Amino acid sequence: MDWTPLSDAIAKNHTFLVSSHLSPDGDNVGSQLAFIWYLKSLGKRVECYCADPLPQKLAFLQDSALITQNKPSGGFDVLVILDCSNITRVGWDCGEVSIGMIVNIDHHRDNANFGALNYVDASAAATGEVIFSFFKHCGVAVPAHVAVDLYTAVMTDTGGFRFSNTCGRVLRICAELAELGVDCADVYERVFSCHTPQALALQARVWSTLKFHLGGRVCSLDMPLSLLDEVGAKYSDSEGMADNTVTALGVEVGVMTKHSPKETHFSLRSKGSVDVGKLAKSISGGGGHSCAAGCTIKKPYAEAMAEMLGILEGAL
Ligand SMILES: [Mn+2]
Repeated sequence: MDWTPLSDAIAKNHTFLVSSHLSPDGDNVGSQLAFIWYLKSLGKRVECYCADPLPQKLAFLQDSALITQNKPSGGFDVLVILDCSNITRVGWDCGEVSIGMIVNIDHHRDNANFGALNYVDASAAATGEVIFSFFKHCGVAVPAHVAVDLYTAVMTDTGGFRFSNTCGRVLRICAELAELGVDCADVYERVFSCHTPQALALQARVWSTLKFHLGGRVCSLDMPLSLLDEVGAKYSDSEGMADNTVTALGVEVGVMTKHSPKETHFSLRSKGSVDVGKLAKSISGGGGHSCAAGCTIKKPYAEAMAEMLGILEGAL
């Protein structure tokens, strides 16, 4: 990757707006905080706008309050968009803010290359990994709290080093970050062992919808959105549950649905034989990685699920 245009753009410009996708996750937040820190360390004026609030479990990251839901008003030399395969994923209209250029840093292979500069490494496990490569190229001395940001990014996008994107390179990067001062057990506990009682109640109800389909090769969980109010849980409490759908023996594709009376959102997981990213993309508004993707079918649950099972039957 040729980092010179990025280094030049940073050197030449003074005001930066950093943003990332809706429903912030660990890679989103860790990447934004690391990049904000870097720009500030160079004396740049930096603002950060994320359309959705951070999940509480990521508030432990140092300077997490810098990521605000205050829509910026003034103009910026550079808009840095992190971890977004397309510009609409930021969830706000970038055209409303005067921007000199857009820098796009990501690891989604379906990235639309919407920036003036595009740093998209589909082989990276997380956007945090791409940023760490840039920091290493620049010889940046990464302080411990920024190492925690980047470690959190990689740890969450690998599902705690369980997904197929976990490899020697990723573990070596994390070893480097750990040696910079990350308390790995502490980060794991804060991110993965932080359920509220309401979140566990939600999980119990969602688990009770467990079904197997297509001869046991597909497993599904279902969450009617009305369940959130019933148990007093938040939407973000359902995060990560989709990963449970591929934990059973014999299952090749996992499906977690979240539905309103009118539409059904699918989180798809694969053990590798089916590329759910391609499959999701073939359904309008969908996309993602080969082993984890999402899409929405604008139909009620029963109808949408029947359609999805038909699609999966063809793919398996
Ligand atoms: Mn990511």
